[in-house]
Amino acid sequence: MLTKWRHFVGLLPLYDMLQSMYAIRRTYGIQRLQPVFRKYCPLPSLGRTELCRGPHRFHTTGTAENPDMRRFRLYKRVFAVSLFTGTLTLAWYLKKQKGLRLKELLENFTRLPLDESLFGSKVSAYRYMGYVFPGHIVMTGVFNEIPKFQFRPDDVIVASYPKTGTTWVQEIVYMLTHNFKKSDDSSEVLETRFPYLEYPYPGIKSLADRTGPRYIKTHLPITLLPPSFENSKAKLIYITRNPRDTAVSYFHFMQLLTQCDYQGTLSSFIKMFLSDTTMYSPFFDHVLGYWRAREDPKILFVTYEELHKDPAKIIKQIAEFLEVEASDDEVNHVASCTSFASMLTNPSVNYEHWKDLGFAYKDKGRFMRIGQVGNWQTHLNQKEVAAFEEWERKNLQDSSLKFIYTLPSTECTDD
Ligand code: PAP
Repeated sequence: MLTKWRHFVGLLPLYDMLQSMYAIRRTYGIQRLQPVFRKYCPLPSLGRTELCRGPHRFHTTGTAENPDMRRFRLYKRVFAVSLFTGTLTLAWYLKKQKGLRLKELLENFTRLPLDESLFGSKVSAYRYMGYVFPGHIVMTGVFNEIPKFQFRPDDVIVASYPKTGTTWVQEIVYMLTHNFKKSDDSSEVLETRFPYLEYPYPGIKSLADRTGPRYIKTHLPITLLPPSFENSKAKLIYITRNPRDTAVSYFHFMQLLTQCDYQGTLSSFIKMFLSDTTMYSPFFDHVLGYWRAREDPKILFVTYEELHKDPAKIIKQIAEFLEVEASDDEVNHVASCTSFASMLTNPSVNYEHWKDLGFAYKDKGRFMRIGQVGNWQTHLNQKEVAAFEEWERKNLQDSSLKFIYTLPSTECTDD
């Protein structure tokens, strides 16, 4: 609709151009333009005497005006006024429609007051059903589509709070379900093979239309999953990570993305994270929602730290959950192909192509940043660690979930 409106406004210069052409014709008697004028700008026939030189629009010959000419001028004015009024009315109507659509779309959303000085580009966030979502996702209207999405028995979903190891599990699942074949630069990129449910690209509708088994990534909390999940036979793997490493990874990611262009310090980001205002927060509601549902046979709950500690063990667990028969050799092969070092250099999973597409800055790090457990130790100061401890204690006091913050073998190298 908006595009059509733009096209309509685009007629104004066309009208202006026709007028100018007419003026040129009057001034210089260019006969070649006559067929065009006859069609688009009907003009009473002018005698040679009425052709004159000089500035076009306001030029008068000084002779008494021909009645045909006067009529023509009148038509021209009526046309110009109608065009102008029509354009204004259309613009007003479209604006009103857009306002109504937005009002309807955002009925249950609350815009969050983000500190705009922290972002280099325009970022907006909305709270919906207790969770924070990016404006560019909300505005697509995807939250009206999610409830209609139908899961199928052969769907595999990888769900997570951002930056907790989603990509890692996605690639493990993909290898396990595709004959243990390692993806390489001839493979499609991960976001095409394993689309992101709520993201505008490729979009929930195109995902719904896909045939065959679907591999779906989502950052939606369990309470906002399409309701069809409940009674489907689709399988969902949820991965989580300790909140300190998650927050540090998230901070770097926000700096990397051109769409966010985060300009603030790590400390400001940590404040946002701990106050549950980063996208897809609250972190603990997200994690604990899936943690409580872990007994559901359709759900497998894994952690980044366990996957780090013993990749083969967790990969085997994932294979069993997906009912994929995998020998020890095959499991070890998957573990080696999905190690951080291997994925870092694999263009089909390392998201380096985002840099060429303009989604990520070329000089602000990389998606596959460091891939460690305990990297928070080199980034957070004592005060921040204390704030995390207090926050974690408060949120986990009634839960049996325990996070792993360091691994004995973890070498905390800086990035
Ligand atoms: P997303 O939410 O944008 O999909 P996600 O894949 O969940 O991101 O998390 C990215 C983190 O997982 C990165 O962590 P870092 O910033 O601390 O380095 C990324 O490096 C890490 N990661 C991805 N693949 C692996 C892997 N194979 N081994 C270890 N860590 C990995």
